[in-house]
Amino acid sequence: MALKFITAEEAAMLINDDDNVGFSGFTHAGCPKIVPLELAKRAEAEHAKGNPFKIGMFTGASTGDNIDGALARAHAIKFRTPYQTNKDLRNAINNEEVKYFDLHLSTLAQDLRYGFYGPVDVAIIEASNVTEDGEIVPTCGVGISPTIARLAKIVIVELNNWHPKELRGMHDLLELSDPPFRKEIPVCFVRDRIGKDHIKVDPDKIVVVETNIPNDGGTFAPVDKVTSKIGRNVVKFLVNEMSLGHIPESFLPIQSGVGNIANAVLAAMGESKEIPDFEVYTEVIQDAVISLMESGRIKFASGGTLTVSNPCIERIYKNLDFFRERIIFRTAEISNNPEISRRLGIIAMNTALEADIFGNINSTHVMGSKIMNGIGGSGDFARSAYLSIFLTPSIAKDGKISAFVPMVSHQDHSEHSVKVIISEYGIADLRGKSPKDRAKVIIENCVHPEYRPLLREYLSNGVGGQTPANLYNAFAFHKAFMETGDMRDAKIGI
Ligand code: 0RQ
Repeated sequence: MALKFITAEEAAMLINDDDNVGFSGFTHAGCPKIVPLELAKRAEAEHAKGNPFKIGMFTGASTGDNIDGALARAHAIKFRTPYQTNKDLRNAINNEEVKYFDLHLSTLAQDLRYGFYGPVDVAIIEASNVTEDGEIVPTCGVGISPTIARLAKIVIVELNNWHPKELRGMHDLLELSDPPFRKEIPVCFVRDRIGKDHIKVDPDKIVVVETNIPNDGGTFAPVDKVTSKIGRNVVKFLVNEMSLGHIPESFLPIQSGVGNIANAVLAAMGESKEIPDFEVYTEVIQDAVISLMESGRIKFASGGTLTVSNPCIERIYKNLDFFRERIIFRTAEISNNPEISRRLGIIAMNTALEADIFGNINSTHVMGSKIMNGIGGSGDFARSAYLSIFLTPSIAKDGKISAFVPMVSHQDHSEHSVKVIISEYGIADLRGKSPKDRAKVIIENCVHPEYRPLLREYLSNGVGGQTPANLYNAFAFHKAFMETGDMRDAKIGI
């Protein structure tokens, strides 16, 4: 049966007010680009007529501005999960216009199958190829695509000819069975393949919109003095762990978060003479991974997405035969799966927004109430990793904010999942230490010198007990920031 080609405007008309829509991709990579824009226009037109028009949104992770930005600006979002980074959407969430629930990224596909969040009415999937018998080949980001494509009544495929059809073969796609029928996931090595190279759905429910639109691939802030010091500290820590025999000589797979800190860490690892060539089992494959692959330092990368700049992706597409042998794209439920992470012995490195002196991590909320992005994959990996490392610059906003506080204002990762914290000042190895000893090593090794006296004072004012927190002034830093705009004004000894 021939595929049904329609326009983006026609595709947007297939989506109704109150529908739940699933979007392909993970970060901007792999996301549909034109139908969501038409959907935003449609919502605005309906609103102008006085009609309601809002959709529920399921995505792999963050998306491009054409999705989160356009739909937020059109006031077209009923709810949103599991992760976002778009400024307009973030504002709409924090203004309480959009209901947002934050999830571990590995769990959304199964939660949708379990039916926790209602139906998936429509799936919009960016594809590099689609066949008449319903085989869909994603582009360079997968997310929850196989699940939403199967569950949805309508699958709108954005066939984006900007991506080469030869991407077929680079994906490893499989949906897990649900309990009580789930079995072990047989990924025992980073490069193991366990699924298909395409998503198969009933072709009757597919409509195709043809496009030719480049990725939304911006670059992260360049590596600077602080982030490169963090990178060097990570290398120092890992090399010492190797010398102690904690990390095997063949090394262990790396998961690194997204952004300039991750780029700095990978660059420092690449430059290290002591760290052997290594593999990556992660969610986001970013520019630094590609450069290190070209230089031979990274042997293989399994990830959910290619979140790279456009010049970088063009390099990859020109040399696809080289990268085909070295990259696998997986769904978020496999790239971030705790079972696999625990089995492979992943070294997980994620960025904290703030940490407390006892080792608890806030990855998501500013001053306890305003969402930044979401937990993303950090929790999927932190809890299940062989070694879970959190990285952060010691201060933010020119020193007005200390990343290290007496008590985190929101908790995403508890002390139990955090083995090591690293800032530009040094390394706090928290393993085998009591809360009080953890506090000492964090204060002396990681905290910015300007904040050390305040935190020492806080610790010495503790009320004793297993964790010497002092609830009378646990939020003294945050209180000072809200009152004077500077945490250095915190009053501790009261
Ligand atoms: O503000 O944007 O105004 O300059 O927060 O901070 O230092 O640029 O770091 O971009 O890597 O973001 C935790 C948010 C860090 C991110 C977080 C301000 C700071 C700056 C950004 P500006 P940086 P990053 C893989 C794993 C959770 C998900 C995760 C994140 C802005 O890494 O979302 O780990 N992580 N996923 O000035 C107030 C503080 C602050 C602060 C920094 N304590 N209070 N503002 N800032 N510390 C990815 C996926 O899962 C897809």
